[in-house]
Amino acid sequence: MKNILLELRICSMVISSKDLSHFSKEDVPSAKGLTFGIVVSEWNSQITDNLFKGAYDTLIKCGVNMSDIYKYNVPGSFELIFGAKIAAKSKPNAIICLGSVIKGETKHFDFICNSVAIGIKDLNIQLDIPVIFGVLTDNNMDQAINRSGGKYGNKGVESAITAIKMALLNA
Ligand code: DLZ
Repeated sequence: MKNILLELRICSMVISSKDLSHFSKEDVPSAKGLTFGIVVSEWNSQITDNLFKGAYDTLIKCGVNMSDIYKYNVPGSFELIFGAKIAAKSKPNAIICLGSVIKGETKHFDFICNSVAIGIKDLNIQLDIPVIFGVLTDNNMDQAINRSGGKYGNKGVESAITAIKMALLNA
């Protein structure tokens, strides 16, 4: 019965709001007592700092204790995968990976984006912990700014809500 009610609450939230950046606290189930690892890439830190702030503030707003959120810094988005493996050692209820990859003149962008997406997908298969893909993959800095607290919301906020929903589904 508890699971059915939880599913109903999650489903109604998904239907009523596709843009998870603008959520109402009442629509998100309480995440009190859950633990989270947040892995943050330092590359494009002016963007990833805002992603982290969005994710952290959202978890707190949804009832998570400050002491139940663990932050891990990694040099670049490529390292998010190994960072998530380190975060998994503490057995949190969910892991959020935050990064910002911005297209340059070479193919590096494609290699990093593909590797991180596949790496995080693989972790979701291997681990019994949901690992959330909170990585912006933009053509330029403006697009990244718009999605990290700008006019198109904040992917950090969306990642935190996704993490809560997956953690509760797995509890
Ligand atoms: C090397 C590199 C480049 C060119 N661009 C980005 C980027 O836009 N975003 C990002 O998160 N990381 C970038 N990196 C660093 C790689 O993710 C990685 O840290 C290095 O290739 C070392 O493994």
